[in-house]
Parts: sequence; structure tokens; C-alpha cells
Amino acid sequence: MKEFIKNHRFVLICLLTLWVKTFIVSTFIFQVSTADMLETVIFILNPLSFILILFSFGLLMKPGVQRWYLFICTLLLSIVLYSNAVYFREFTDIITLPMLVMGGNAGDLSTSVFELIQWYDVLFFLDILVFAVLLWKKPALLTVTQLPLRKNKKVYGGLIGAALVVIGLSQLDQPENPETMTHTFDREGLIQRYGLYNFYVYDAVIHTRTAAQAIFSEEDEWNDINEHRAAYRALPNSEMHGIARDKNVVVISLESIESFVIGETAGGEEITPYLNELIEESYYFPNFYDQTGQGKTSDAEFMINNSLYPVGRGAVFHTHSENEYTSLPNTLRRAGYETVSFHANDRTFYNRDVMYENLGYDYYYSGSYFDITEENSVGWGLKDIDFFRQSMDYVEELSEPFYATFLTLTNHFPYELDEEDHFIDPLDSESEILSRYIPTVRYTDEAVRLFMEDMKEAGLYEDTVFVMYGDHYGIAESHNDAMGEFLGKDIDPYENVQLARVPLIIHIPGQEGEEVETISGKVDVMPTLLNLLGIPEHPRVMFGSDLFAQFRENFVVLRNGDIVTDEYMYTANTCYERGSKQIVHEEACSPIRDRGEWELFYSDSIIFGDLIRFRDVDDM
Ligand code: GP9
Ligand code: MN
Repeated sequence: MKEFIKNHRFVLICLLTLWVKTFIVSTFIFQVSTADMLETVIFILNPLSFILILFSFGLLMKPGVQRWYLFICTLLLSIVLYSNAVYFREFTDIITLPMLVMGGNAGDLSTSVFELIQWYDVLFFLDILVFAVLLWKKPALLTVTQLPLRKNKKVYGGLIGAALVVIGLSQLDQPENPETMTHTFDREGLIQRYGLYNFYVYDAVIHTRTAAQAIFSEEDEWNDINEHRAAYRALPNSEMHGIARDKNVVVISLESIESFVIGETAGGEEITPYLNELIEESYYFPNFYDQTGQGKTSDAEFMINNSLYPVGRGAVFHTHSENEYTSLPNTLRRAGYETVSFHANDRTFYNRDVMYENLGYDYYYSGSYFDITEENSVGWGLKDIDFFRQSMDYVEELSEPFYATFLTLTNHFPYELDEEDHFIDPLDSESEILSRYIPTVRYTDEAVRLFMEDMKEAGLYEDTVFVMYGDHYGIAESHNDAMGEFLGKDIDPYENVQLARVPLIIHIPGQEGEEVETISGKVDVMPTLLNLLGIPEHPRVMFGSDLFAQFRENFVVLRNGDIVTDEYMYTANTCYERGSKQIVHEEACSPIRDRGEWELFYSDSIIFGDLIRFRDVDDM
């Protein structure tokens, strides 16, 4: 043993530092928690299996090569670990392989990423620094020895055996609900059971499997899907049918605006005075939840335009932009609408140029259509007031009726805004992000007010239905303490799900509107709009239901598998009774949990299998 340590100092040190680093990050940043002793043991041991196998290959190499192999492996795994740690701070999620093709998006993310990096992050790479210096100055200290396979079968047997024991152990702890892992891609659960590095092996398998699904999918997969949809979808409200027939439709994505700002004040002033005013004469949905996955803004657009769920890994705009869809823009185009999207960003961002065309947008007014200067930009680009103002020139040229979507941008993390554009003071919160969020939300609110005035001035307001939604959360879970302080309540898992609510406003000029309590999500917008416009649902494939439907079910499933109904909320493996917030036996939630699993599973099957191509949708 002593001899082994003396001969293999470097491999042992690399193994130890990587193991410890991974454990620390998994515990304190990913906040993986374990329920019992077995889970804890598995969780502590699981990074080892991957590292042991990887380093075993190194032992076959000559000393000179082996040192570099170990160094590079340790560096690469540290980069994987670190990137995930940074990503988790904002997204509370793990990076998946399809996101790597979104790399093109990274350029624009620079302001956001910078904000997420902390000075103490150098600690992640301290070991690498020490190794580099030693490799350079005193390589002899980092002893390595080649172990030819033929003479060392026992050593390799032992190493691989140990790795297999660790993997085997994780099999002992079968999750109660294995579907959660596969249908909703419960990444935290996967990290807990298999460790971060093995997760990527698993992710690669899933990646290949989903890629193959389109090739092997068959028409009869529709049988189960149709049965599922028929069981749950509500008939649209007949009284509302066609009340907005032939009107223009304007859909505004309110970047990162969460429901908690609506009607709320900061320093005695309203955060969203205009939206509050508008809600008074609109349909407003206070229980509307964010169902986006890793594709954020684009996932929200996908749901609004298809009434299908986004995929669980990566952005569907990237992964399935060639599929056939029975989308809203396509539907409206066939009904004689001009269909356009406005967003002052590069046209390839989120692969929008490709996806928009496929979804049936006639035109995409992207960054190059706007006059973007240093003065009129902040953070991610053109400020919302200038964005709407400049868009108006194009809007006035559209032929009516039109369907126009607008994506705002100023209220994007990290919420930068020059003081001259502050209509409200920043909050005095321990979280700088939350403090800065308030003036940027307020700014977007003002931009929407001015846009609505412009629409009136252009004589378009009366003939237009307006839909405004918060695209996804704005304040990450890592700021929950500050959120709790601001809202004056403890943010437990229940309240955490409540914070996933985003505003939905449907404004129909001439209609009084009302607050509609129904529990819903983005997939419900398209059927609602179709009904208002008097367009039948058939043959479109939708998972949502009209928000005004008489016998609408109160149900929403979030992309991470959390469920909210009028009776229960299911999150973090816990079942809550909704009114009382009491924790009840998990079984009470199992029907809704299963229902949610299948809901996502069938929507995914349609997307992965490109199943709409088997349907006769020509008469859309
Ligand atoms: C980028 C904008 C922001 O074009 O939609 O995207 P997000 O980071 O919110 O997904
Ligand atoms: Mn967004």
C-alpha cells in the first residue's frame, strides 16, 4: 500500500481533490439533499466511479504522458464542475448536452455571465494551479508509474470493480417514481444518484435515443396520445367564441416579469402602475405559471404558439426546429393574417430565423431592422421604449388583420439600467439583483404604456386583442432570502412554486374583463386565443385548454414536474394541501403527479417523434 502511494502520488492527489471539489459543489451549490443513510453513502461515493474509470486508462500510459493525461482530465472535469456551478446560480439547473449547440447564444450572455462570477471562484482552480507549477518546476514530486495491463490485472480489476460497486450501490436506491427521472428529466435526482460526471454519460445516451426517436416513430403512437388528450381537455367557452373575430392580435413577452410585482409597491410606489391600471379593464390570470425549460424566452414563445410543452433538455427552438407543427402563426396566416415578430436581437439567437419560418411567421423584424446605438441601448441591447417606438413604423405598414409578437429585453438579468431611465428607486435589499430588478420592471411597464398610447394614436387599438405575459422567472432561487424579506414571508418549497407565477393579461378593447382564478400555464394561451378569434381547435394538436372554458380543470404541470391544482401542490417530493399549505401523504398527489408525467411524456413524444407529420392537417 505504502509503495502504491509512493509510486502513484499524482493520480491519488487528482482523485482526492476532484472528489472533494465535486462533493462540495454538489452539496453547497446544487444543494442536493439526501433522505436516508443509504442515499447519503451513494451520494458521497458516486463521483468516484467515473473518475476511477477515467484514471484507470491513465495508468496504462507512460509516465510523461500519464502526468499530462491526469492534469488535462482534472482540468476538464473542473471546468465541467465550475461551468455548472456558475449556471446553477442563475438557472437552478444543470447544463445538458443539447445546450452546447446553443453556444452561439453565449456571446450575448457576456454581461449576464460576468455578473454570476464570484472572486472566490478561483478556489475551484487552486489545485490546478498548484499542479501546473509542480509539473513545471518539480515534476518528480508528482510521482506516476505505468502499470501494464498484463502484469497488473488485479489492480485494474480492483479499480473497475470499485467503480462498479459504486454504480451498483446507486441501483439499490430505486426512486419511488422512476418516471419522474425519465419524463421530466429530474436532473437533481440524477445527480444525487449517479453523480455529476455519470449524469453526462446518461445525458449522452438520452441524446442519442431522442435523436433516433424521429426515425423509429410510428403513426399508431397517436392512439395513446389522443386518448390522453380526450380525457383531459375541456370544451372551449361557447359564449366567448368569436368575440374577437378578425381582430389584430398583439402578443407581448414581458421579459422576466413575475407575478409578485403586480399590485406590489417598493418604497411606497407601484412597481407596475401601467399594468395595474390595464388589468382593471382586462382579463387577468393571477394563477398562471411559468412552464419553460432550459430554452427560457424561446420556450415561452413555443408554448404560446403551439400549446405543446417545451422539451426537458435544451431549447426546442434549437433541437426540433425542422418538425411539423400545427402552430398559431400558421393557423392565422391561413386565416388571412399577416404574421410577424419583433425583437431587437440577432436573428439567429435561439435559432429564431429558422424556427419562426417553420412556425409560419411571414416576417421577423430582428436587430438589423432597428437603429441601435450606444445611447439607446443597455444590458442586452435596445431599450424597450425605443424598441416599441421604432417598431411602430413597421406596425403601421402591416396589412390587417395581423398577428404580431413583441419580445421586450430591458428587464433581463442582470437588470442594468442607467439612472436617467429609473422611474422608481432601486430596492434597498441584500440582493443587488432584486434591488436592480425593480427599476427595470418599472421601465418595461412604462414602455408598454407608451406603446399602447402609440397604438391608439395609430388607430389600431380598437381593432386589436392584446396578450401580455411574463416569459419566465426573473429572480433566481439563490435570492430567495432577499425575496422572503421583501415579501415578508418565508420562501419554503411551497412559496417557491408560487413564485413561478408570471402575469397573463388578455386585453380586449370594449370588454370589461375580470380576474380569472383558474390554475393555468402558457400551453393554455393558444386554445384561448383561437376561441376568441372564432377558429376551431381541430385539427390542431394542443395540450392546453381554453382559459374561459366552463368545465376547465384547474391543473398545471411545470417543466420540472411540479404540479399545481386547486386541491394540491406537488413539489420537491412533497404533497401539499393547497388551501392550508399542510403537508399531506404523498399518495394524495400520486394521481396528479402521474397525470403530469404523462402530459409531458406525450408532448415530448410528439416532438421527439415529429409525430404531427403523420396527421392530416392540410385543412388547418
Ligand atoms: C434573447 C432574449 C432573452 O433574444 O429572448 O432570452 P432569455 O435569456 O430570457 O431566454
Ligand atoms: Mn426571457
